Formats: sequence, C-alpha cells, structure tokens
Amino acid sequence: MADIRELIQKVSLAKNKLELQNLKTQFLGKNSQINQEFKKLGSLNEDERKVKATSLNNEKQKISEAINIRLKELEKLEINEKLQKDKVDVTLPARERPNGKIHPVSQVIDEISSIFSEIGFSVEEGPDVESEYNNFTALNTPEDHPARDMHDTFYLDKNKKILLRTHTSPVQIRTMLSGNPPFKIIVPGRTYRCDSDQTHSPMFHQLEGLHIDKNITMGHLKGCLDYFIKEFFEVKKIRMRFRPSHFPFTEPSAEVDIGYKLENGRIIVGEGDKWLEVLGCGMVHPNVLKNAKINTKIFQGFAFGMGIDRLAMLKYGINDLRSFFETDYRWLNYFGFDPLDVPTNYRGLSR
Ligand code: 2NM
Repeated sequence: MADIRELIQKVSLAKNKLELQNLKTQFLGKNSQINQEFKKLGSLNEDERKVKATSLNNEKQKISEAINIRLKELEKLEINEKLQKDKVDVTLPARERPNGKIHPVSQVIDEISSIFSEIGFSVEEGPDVESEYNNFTALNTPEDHPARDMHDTFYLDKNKKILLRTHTSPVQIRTMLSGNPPFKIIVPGRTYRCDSDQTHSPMFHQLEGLHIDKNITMGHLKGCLDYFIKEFFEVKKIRMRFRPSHFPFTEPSAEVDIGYKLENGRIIVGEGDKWLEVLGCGMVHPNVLKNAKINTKIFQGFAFGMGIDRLAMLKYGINDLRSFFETDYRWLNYFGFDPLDVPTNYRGLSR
C-alpha cells in the first residue's frame, strides 16, 4: 500500500476542485487501493482483522480529512479570485445623465395621466387624420354647425370627408364602437384648428375624459373634476365653479372656472376673486351614445375636455404660447423637466 503521507501530500497540492475530485476517486473510490484492502479483510482471522480494519479506517479518515481541508482552501481561493476580478473602480467618473429635457406639454400630459390613473381611468390614443363622421357627425355636430367651417377645420380633401381632428373626441367614438361599456378613459393628443395668434396655435394639445357606466350622474362629474383640479394644481383647497354652457356633444353642459388672484404680476391659483376658465364638461348627449351603439336605457356618463398647452402655461408660468413650438433648445433647457423625474401622485407631480 502506498505511503499515506504521499497521498495526503498529493491531496494538499491539488490545483483545483476537479483535480481534487479525481484524487478522491483514485484514493477512496471503488477501485482504490484502500478499498481493495478492505475487501481482503474477510480472509483474515478475527484478531488480525480487528487490527487491520482499525488501521485502514484510520487511513481512510486521514485521507478524507485532507481532502476536506484542501476543498475548503480551494473554495476560499476561488472566492478571492472572483472578488479580485469583480473589483469596482470607485474612481471612475459617474455615468452621464441624459442631457435632454421633457417638454412642458409632455410633462403635463404625464401628470394628468398619473392623476386620472389613480382613480381608474386608462389612456387611449388615436390618429390625427380623421373622418368627418368620427370628428363631427357621431358627436352630434350637424352639417351646418359653425365648428365645421373651413375657417376652423383643416380639410384634407375636396369632399370634406377627411380632416385633421379638431378635438380628441373621435378617439372616444372609436373606443366606444370597438368595445362594450363601462368605459373609463382619458385621451391626450394633438389637435388642429385653423387659428393662429398670440394665444392660438394651429396645432395644440387636448386631453379629454369619458366615463360611461350604469347610474353615472353629474355628481360623479363634479367629484371627479374637483379631485383632478386639486391634484393638478397641488393645493388642498381651491375655489371652483360650474357655469352652464353649451357643446353639441353634451347635455347639460358646463364650463369649470377656478379662482385666482394676481400678485406682483404672477397668477396665484385657488384663491382671490377673479375667475379663470380651465375646462369644459357635461353629460354625454344621448345622440352621441346612440351613434356609439350604446344602450341609453342602461348606460350614461360624463365627458370633459381641456387644453393642455394653456394648463401647462398656467401651472409653470410660461406666458408665450408660441414659444412651445419653436423648438428653441435654450427655452426647453429652461422650462423643460428632468427625464428621470417621472411624475407620480404620491411623490408630488412636479418636484
Ligand atoms: C369637451 C367638453 C365637453 C367630450 C364629449 C365627448 C364624447 F365623445 F364622449 F362625446 N368627449 N369629450 C367633451 C364634452 C369635451 O371639451 C371641451
């Protein structure tokens, strides 16, 4: 039998786990010398057997111990090697932050989406190029309605069948036609009207909302908009009034004003004795529901619409609408928002 010290020496010099495993098989496995010796025990007399068995067990134990010790050593070496490789160089420069900015219009759309998603609205979008039917007829806006006038609407064909949408409401029509009530959606997007001056841009942004279900009332509409206005302007109390108005697609219709005052030329929202119009709303007209294939005996609901650009100007103190669309990088750098600060209700929308 090989000298046990020689075996232990070999074990202690094993370079890696695989080599150690091979030595273990060689020294202690089925075909190992020591195993052969164990097999021979049966041919010895009892006294000899006791002595030989004790010594064989002893040797086996010593080899096992040596293997375990070497295994621990190798594992330690392996970990140290890994740590060495994965070392972080803390002197490296930090990763650069993105240097673009989020446009105030995108910021406000994200803020409003966050506010309404909190109370169960989902976001829908649709095409800018629309049919005359989806944009006007389905919305209870008759052929001779002034809103259809060439001076307001960008028609894309001679027959006035295709146009650039003048509001986002055709998306509500599309949504209602492609599913079954209840509906609880908001629709942000670009809209177009042939109008351009200090306060009007031919392309502007709207956000409309629609909630259709059983037993929806004007009370739900008021509660919903009261919640929205307070969240959007990030104030606990705000003076608000619903003023009767008219839209072809709602009955009754109302416009919502909020109180404000001027302090050193700046608008303070929520208090004061002046009124500012911020949105339009109402109960969806039965004709619209019928055009959208909704059973008006069971379902009804409210809708509202607001101009995003104006709300962004109001909230962030920007006084020239045209600056929004000039793609002036210095302007965007000043009024834009950090792309890594995504608005959330719980953290504060615009911090
Ligand atoms: C507004 C004001 C009032 C409105 C109506 C609808 C629809 F599709 F359900 F009929 N969508 N949006 C609506 C109602 C829009 O904007 C000032």
